[in-house]
Amino acid sequence: MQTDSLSDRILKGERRALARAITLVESNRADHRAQASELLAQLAGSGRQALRIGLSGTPGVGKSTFIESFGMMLTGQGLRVAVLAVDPSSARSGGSILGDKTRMERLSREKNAFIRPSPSQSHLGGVARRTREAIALCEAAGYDVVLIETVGVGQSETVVSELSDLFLLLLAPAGGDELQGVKRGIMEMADIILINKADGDLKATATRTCADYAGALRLLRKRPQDPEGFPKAMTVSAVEEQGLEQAWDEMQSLTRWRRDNGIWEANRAAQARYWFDQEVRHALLARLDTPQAKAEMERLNAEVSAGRLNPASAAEELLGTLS
Ligand SMILES: Nc1nc2c(ncn2[C@@H]2O[C@H](COP(=O)(O)OP(=O)(O)OP(=O)(O)O)[C@@H](O)[C@H]2O)c(=O)[nH]1
Ligand SMILES: [Mg+2]
Repeated sequence: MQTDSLSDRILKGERRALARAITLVESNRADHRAQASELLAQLAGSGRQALRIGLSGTPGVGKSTFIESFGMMLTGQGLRVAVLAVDPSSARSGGSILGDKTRMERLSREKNAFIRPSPSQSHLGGVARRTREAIALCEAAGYDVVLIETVGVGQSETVVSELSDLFLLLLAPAGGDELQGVKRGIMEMADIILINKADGDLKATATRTCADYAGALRLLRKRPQDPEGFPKAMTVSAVEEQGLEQAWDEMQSLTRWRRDNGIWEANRAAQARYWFDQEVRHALLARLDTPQAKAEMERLNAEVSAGRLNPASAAEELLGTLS
């Protein structure tokens, strides 16, 4: 594959070229990895930046419906929108990709939209790298907004929040006063909490739920990356397309404030350091995954269990054999 012409076509914003490039970064084949690196290096100088919006929420909360409505609103304003998904392997059956295609039917027909369903999965480390590279490709292709969706099952939110400029948490209206068991750590990542399905019979409940979360957010420790009034909770209806413009206004004003105050840049720099650190860790662990390393580990294990070698010396010896 000619990466030169592929990069030219991506820079021109060709969706088919972008799709092919993402397939390339998703591949585990060594020759594909090499081509992917070359391509990313060629595109690195494009200087284009998108607003990266992470979106998380439990199954059925309305993520796909929201992305469709929200994405349609953005393309209606002349913006180009890319949608990527991050899914830990265990969380879903293959069926929902099909479901997503039907749910994002309008958006998938928009010429200014690009939708990439999640690939078949391996470990989260691999998913994170592929998503990071897919984001870089979408930015080079000139997308204004990249939406990164994940189903809320713990670890994947961390990945998405470390890849995003803004993190949205989508919640459903809840009866009673329980806070839906949303983990504190996940609430702390959110810049905006959107209570979806604020329509019909659910509207009053949604309004109450929103007030509950607004209260809960006020109790969290103030974060340096927020202006007055953030993080905030709002109601939306993805189906009736209500509240989407207000939500977009809030996202833009938060983004503007962060840009003006140097927080946007600092955040991206911190994310780059975070991913560097993660890559180093993964690469080191991968070195333990070879037959030689495993055999050495087994041998040293026997020494340690017999008490002939202490664990720290054994570890040092093992690490000494890796290079
Ligand atoms: N009343 C109402 N229903 C909604 C709204 N948004 C989504 N739904 C419904 O909720 C159900 C789930 O919506 P999806 O968009 O598929 O939810 P999801 O979060 O993408 O679900 P997964 O992909 O399974 O994680 C569908 O039946 C939608 O029609 C809304 O704003 N109001
Ligand atoms: Mg969905």
